[in-house]
Amino acid sequence: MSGRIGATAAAVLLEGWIPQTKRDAICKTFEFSDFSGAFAFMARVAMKAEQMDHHPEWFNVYNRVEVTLATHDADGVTDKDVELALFMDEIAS
Ligand code: H2B
Repeated sequence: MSGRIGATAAAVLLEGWIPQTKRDAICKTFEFSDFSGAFAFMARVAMKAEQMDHHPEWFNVYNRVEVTLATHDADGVTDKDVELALFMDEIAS
């Protein structure tokens, strides 16, 4: 079981991630040079998500990927969301 830490604390730890207003979740928009860059990012995250059994909510238009992270089982942000957010930041940079 993951420990729920909440969006506010997670957003303090993470660069560029902000708490969502409607529920306990964190959000970030990633921008790439084109669709290939965005889709390559999503493919790498998809493999990590499967390994973790922890999946992002996301929305893609061309070079932009809007990501929301929350742990549905915990009804809020946990260490798993922080781990996935750090992975995304690392591979996007
Ligand atoms: N992803 C996210 N973001 N939160 C979850 O609670 C979650 C998940 N639960 N991926 C997993 C899958 C669960 O539904 C399966 C059955 O392990």
